[in-house]
Amino acid sequence: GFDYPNQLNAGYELCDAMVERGLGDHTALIGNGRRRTYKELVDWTNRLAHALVDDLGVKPGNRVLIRSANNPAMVACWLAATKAGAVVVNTMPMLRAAELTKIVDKAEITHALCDTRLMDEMEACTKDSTFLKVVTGFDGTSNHDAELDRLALEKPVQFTPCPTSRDDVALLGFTSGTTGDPKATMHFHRDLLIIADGYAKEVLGVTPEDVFIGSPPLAFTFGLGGLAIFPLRFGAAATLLENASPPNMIEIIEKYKATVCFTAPTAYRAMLAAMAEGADLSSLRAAVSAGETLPKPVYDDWMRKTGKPMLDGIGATEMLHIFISNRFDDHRPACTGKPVTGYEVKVIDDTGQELPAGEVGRLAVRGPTGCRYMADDRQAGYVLDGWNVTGDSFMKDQDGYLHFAARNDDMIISSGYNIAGPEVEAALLSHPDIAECAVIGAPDDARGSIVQAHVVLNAGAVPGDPLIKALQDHVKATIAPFKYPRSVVFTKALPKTETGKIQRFRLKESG
Ligand code: 3SK
Repeated sequence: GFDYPNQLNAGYELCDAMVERGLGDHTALIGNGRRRTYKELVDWTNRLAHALVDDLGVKPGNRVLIRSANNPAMVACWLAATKAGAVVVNTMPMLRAAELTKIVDKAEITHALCDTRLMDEMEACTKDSTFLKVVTGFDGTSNHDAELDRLALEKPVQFTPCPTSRDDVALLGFTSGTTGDPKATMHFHRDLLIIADGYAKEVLGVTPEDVFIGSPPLAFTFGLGGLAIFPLRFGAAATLLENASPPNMIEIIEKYKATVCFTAPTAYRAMLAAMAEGADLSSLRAAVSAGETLPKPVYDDWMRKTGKPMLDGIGATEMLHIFISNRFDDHRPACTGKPVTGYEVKVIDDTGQELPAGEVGRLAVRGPTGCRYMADDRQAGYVLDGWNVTGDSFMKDQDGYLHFAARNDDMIISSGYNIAGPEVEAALLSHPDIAECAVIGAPDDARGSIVQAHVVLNAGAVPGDPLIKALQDHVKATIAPFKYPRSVVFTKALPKTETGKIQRFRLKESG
């Protein structure tokens, strides 16, 4: 098991502890064109923690939302709020006011820290909120030119971290599920360390010499682990990229000699396509792929071009991070590998009975980092005797290796982003020309799936390219732009059951 003292503050353990280990002069963060050492990170986060507590009135247990793209300032705000004993909710920069409001209400957010470049949608949330009263801007470009930075600059560099216990909640991870109705899962201070002391140590063998890079948002626990917690737990360097396009990632890997990359298969595929003759990725010793299933051709191509394996894994926001993974000395294509130490997995049928090897069923997982939904009804429905029943179907073979089969729900996974079809439908339905619609995931070579909307128009509306563009713009303006339907199909009627339920599977079949 994982043994931590009763009093434990993950914010402290992920930076101050490195200075105590003699790694104060090691690079902790790379981003915005500069490097910061662990010593600098400690001073920065301590000043910020003072500002949060002394000026903004953050109390232990307060829920603090952070809104930012991946940059060093976001990491510093998250660590500072954790040191102050707050419960952090990291959010993606693309979220719009309506989506932020749902999170603010569900998590009872009292304070928000927002990159000043993303302030508009954040401020729109405070108007009617019963909880959120304090929104403070920080400078995501690291020029320390915003309110929070100015408050912090006046503060001492010593801060006594809040004496949280290992079982105090440190982080709420939101998972959007199939309905677009976000659900919060709770993670303790100890969980933040377990994913590093388990997966990152066992599977990746992280050392202070490692340099991490990748694209998933820090707001997605895949990104928070892979791009912040794992490097910071072992005195390694975290490279934070606001623009993690595949060509940019290749350039930055070459520039900083990155050793570990975290991203989704679609990004690896694009990196392979963008890799110019002579591109030098020889520094990379680990390419971790998760977030969607890894196609064999991507695994094979990567191996051929870099000479190194790609480590496929599966995780969940509910469990905080990866719980099944391939290993450097044991990896195979089209296979997700074996459970990470500390986790048990089983493949079950609809009644919850474990299925024999070779049969496909629902994947259930149990382990030290979850699953704890904030809503009791959700916990009762999806967590049975400590086992979290995931939305994926898997097969366990005779040798204990797990193989992905399918997703059980209507979730669309496009370029590694989870998009709930019903949420896009709701956005489309708010357009005056739409009478009815159904949104599905359509197969796409580059993105895995794309959002495809089947729409029935109101009388008088004219189908055609100008309307498609107008509908796409409307969705982009209503919810996070990446959720917009890349494909729009006009139809006279949607397939329905006798009771009027739309049969999305028939649209998928006919696609
Ligand atoms: O596999 C995933 O989708 C995942 C989700 C949350 C955290 C980590 C991972 C890999």
